[in-house]
Amino acid sequence: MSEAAIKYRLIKKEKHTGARLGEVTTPHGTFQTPIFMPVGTQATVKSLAPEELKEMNAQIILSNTYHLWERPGDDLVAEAGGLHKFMNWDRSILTDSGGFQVFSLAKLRDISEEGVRFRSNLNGSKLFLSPEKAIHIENNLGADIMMSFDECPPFFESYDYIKKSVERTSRWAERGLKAHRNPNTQGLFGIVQGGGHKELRQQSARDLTSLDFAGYSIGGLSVGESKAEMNHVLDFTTPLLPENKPRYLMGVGSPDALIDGAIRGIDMFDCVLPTRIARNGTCMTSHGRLVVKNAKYARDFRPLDENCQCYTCRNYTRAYIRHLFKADETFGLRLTSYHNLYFLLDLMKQVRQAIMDDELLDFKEAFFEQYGLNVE
Ligand code: PRF
Repeated sequence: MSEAAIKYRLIKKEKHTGARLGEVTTPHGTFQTPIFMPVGTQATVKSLAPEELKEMNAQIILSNTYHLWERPGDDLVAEAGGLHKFMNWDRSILTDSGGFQVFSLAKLRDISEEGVRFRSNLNGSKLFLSPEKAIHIENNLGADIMMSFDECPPFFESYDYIKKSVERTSRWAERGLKAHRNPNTQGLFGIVQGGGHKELRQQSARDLTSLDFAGYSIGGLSVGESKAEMNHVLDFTTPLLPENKPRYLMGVGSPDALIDGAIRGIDMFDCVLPTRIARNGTCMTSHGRLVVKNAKYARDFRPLDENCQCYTCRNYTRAYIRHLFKADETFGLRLTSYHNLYFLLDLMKQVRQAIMDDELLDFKEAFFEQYGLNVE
């Protein structure tokens, strides 16, 4: 019998919500869930060293098949000894399949049963990705968790289109599972699609859970629909997924959506949001967003967040960080990137504690109140 690459252990369910405290074990370690995964698209979490990510207690990071396939090439990464070794990260890694990136970045897509033809957004060359090819690349990269190659249709596409798309994504998922060469060292997740349609989410979940994936992702959300619509889809989709496997909500990372996702039974999240907004000087704090470049911070010698214990907040002031941004010094965006990631990792730690204490709804209310959000 071969060992599964990914193990999930349910530690406890919260009393008043669908939230769960769990533990995922991969070949590169064990982490508690719900968890936030920093994004390192190009085999680097922008501006931060792996040591810094470890210092803030990041346990798993995400990288991208599409980007690494184009540059530097998955064969080169394999030659380096795999992605962990190449980028000097010895904890867990998850790779997205490229499906979403092709749909969001590339031009002139031509989708067929076989796969997707499109043009490179690096140099305009003609490229083709299929479920088998995506898995082949992901096998070369060697992440602990890999994603199936899916189509992420626009949330408000027609029912008929999304139905065809879901059916094709299910066939692609099955083809990917067959093509997977390293099931003992890499776990493959299926991705549930279906837009805002309950019936199609059910169909997608049914198709995918009939196959033996290591975990299940929910895709096609946070693509322009409202928070209420996303929560509504999660309300009826998460219960369709098996209890004994991890559940991952793709591309979601605002503090309120992390809490609302955890309440609905999501275990894993990723998003470029914290690092992307950090690079233009927007910081997440316990009192909401703070735009550190604003003139009002010129002589503000307090930390970004007075309740935060991160390296940035222990050592630097708003005035200093504002100065760095004004002077175009890269240390400024390193400090805000560090802070925002720490903020979300710490938020998830508090969410896990609240699940442990059966107090997640109270936690949500207090957090939203302080962050300046309305609890629905
Ligand atoms: N599919 C894949 N990656 C994704 C998404 C998806 O639907 C999303 C949607 N928010 C983010 N990243 N493969």
